[in-house]
Amino acid sequence: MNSSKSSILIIYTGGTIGMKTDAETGALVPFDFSAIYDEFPSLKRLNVDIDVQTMSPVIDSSNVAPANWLALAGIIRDNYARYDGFVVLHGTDTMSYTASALSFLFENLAKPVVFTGSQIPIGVLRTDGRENLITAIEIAGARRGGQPAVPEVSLYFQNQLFRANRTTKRSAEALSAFRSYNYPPLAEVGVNIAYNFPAILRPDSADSELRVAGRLADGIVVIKLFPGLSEQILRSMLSAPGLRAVVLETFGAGNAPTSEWFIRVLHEAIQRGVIILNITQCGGGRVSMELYETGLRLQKAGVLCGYDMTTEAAVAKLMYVLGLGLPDEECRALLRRPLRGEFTA
Ligand code: ASN
Repeated sequence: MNSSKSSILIIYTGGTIGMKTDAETGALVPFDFSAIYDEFPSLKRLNVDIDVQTMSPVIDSSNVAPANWLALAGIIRDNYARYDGFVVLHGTDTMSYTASALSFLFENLAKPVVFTGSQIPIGVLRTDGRENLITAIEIAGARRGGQPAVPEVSLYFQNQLFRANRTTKRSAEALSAFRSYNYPPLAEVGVNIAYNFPAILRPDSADSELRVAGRLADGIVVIKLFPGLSEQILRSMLSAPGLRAVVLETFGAGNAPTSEWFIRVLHEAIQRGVIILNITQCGGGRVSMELYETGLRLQKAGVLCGYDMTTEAAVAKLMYVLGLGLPDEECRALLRRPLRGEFTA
């Protein structure tokens, strides 16, 4: 490979981006990314060398499971020394979950891992996939002062680059399918790519080695509060065998009913060792449990504050932290602080 060029590994996992129309039948069939230069000769004009690895089988991202996250992390770990950056092509439906999970699995990441996909198949004339792909490659290969410009797990979609663990899929229809409600974009793409360097994570020390976690815990559930949730149902959910942690999507700034039974059921679960993490069901904004009596009561019951974390990041962080096999208090300490820029306290 030409050493002045960045070398990029594209990992294709599936999703809409990988579809093109068969010239004979008109049906959507998988696109062969290994022939990427034949399909997009203009890629040769980017200052990058590209290799492609296709995961087997390629899947719609609704079928993604934590085992796929570990496999994907393993591919990046095994190829980490050989490439300057990675582009992961993924279905949009669960992209924020996968990308959040990878952000936690990698400790001391010093190279770009850019997720992207599309809402319209890449082989359809009006696709959004072509621009998403080409710009994601450019970002993965970008350098600043000889170092990777964006050395973190990010998500590029429709002219915006986000910290992956701050994103959420906000539209099943719009081409700007993702939002990062609580953290500014890492880059805005117009005629030029305008990086927001102060917002981009830097590795703690350039020579600390990449560490990739090998386990994700199960036993996690998301419970979204709504007026009318009954004691019986909540109690049975919190008594489910194997339950280890709950992402509790509360109202507004972290509020929940103050009824005696509600607080008691949560408190009993916490006493049995279940971790309860409070995040808001609002798209934007944060939990601040000291603001109202309703939040304060949760705090007193032992509920942890999730600040402005997304559901996707909260689920992935719990799987990662509980998967480390640490004592309970150490897990709680890791949940109280941001590990990969996933919340602002
Ligand atoms: N169902 C597809 C997926 O997530 C949606 C997409 O990629 N636009 O795999």
